[in-house]
Amino acid sequence: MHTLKLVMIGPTESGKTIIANFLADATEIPYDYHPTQGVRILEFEINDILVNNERISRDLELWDCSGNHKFKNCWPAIRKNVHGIILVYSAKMKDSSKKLKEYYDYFVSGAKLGPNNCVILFFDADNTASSSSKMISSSFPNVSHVKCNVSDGGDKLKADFRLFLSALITLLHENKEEKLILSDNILFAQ
Ligand SMILES: Nc1nc2c(ncn2[C@@H]2O[C@H](COP(=O)(O)OP(=O)(O)OP(=O)(O)O)[C@@H](O)[C@H]2O)c(=O)[nH]1
Ligand SMILES: [Mg+2]
Repeated sequence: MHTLKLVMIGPTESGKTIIANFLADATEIPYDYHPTQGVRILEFEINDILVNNERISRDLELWDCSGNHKFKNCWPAIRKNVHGIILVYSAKMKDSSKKLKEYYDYFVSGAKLGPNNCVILFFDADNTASSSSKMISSSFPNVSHVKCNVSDGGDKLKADFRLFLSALITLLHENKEEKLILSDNILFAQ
């Protein structure tokens, strides 16, 4: 079974590295902000994912990308063969909606993926349902939009991540079956 490639992208200092480390069980406490240089790839296995009533395991590559546009020349390599996109923003930041739109257009639409291949995670330190999160919900109505907090223990974040993986792998299986049916039909028609 091949490895699932997930790309995590969003503005700088929005929490991508802290979330990626947490999901890969590589959390360092206390955490100081160090801008990611280009991209880091975290490899780990995820078990017990429910797909079509079966529990499966998958190897994951989580690409924790820098939000800095100076690394934009890496974007084509980052997007290549991606299966899912995790967009991250911080509720206290302004202009998140505009920034996420650019990442969405490039990494989701540009990779010919759809809203179900994507999830939006956001960190809301002051617990204020900010205007940016309302704007993002209306700009991306078909994308799951999940509040997360690593410092709270993060059980909910891990559960939400597993739900996303389960839906994503189910979708990839369905797409594969559709392609097989289409290629069978083409062969049959010849
Ligand atoms: N998302 C999130 N951020 C937190 C949390 N607690 C603290 N932070 C702070 O949020 C900032 C996020 O830092 P990073 O995760 O390194 O930022 P990044 O998005 O990887 O930034 P770049 O690599 O520059 O693109 C840091 O200043 C953290 O200290 C938390 O529970 N969740
Ligand atoms: Mg980072």
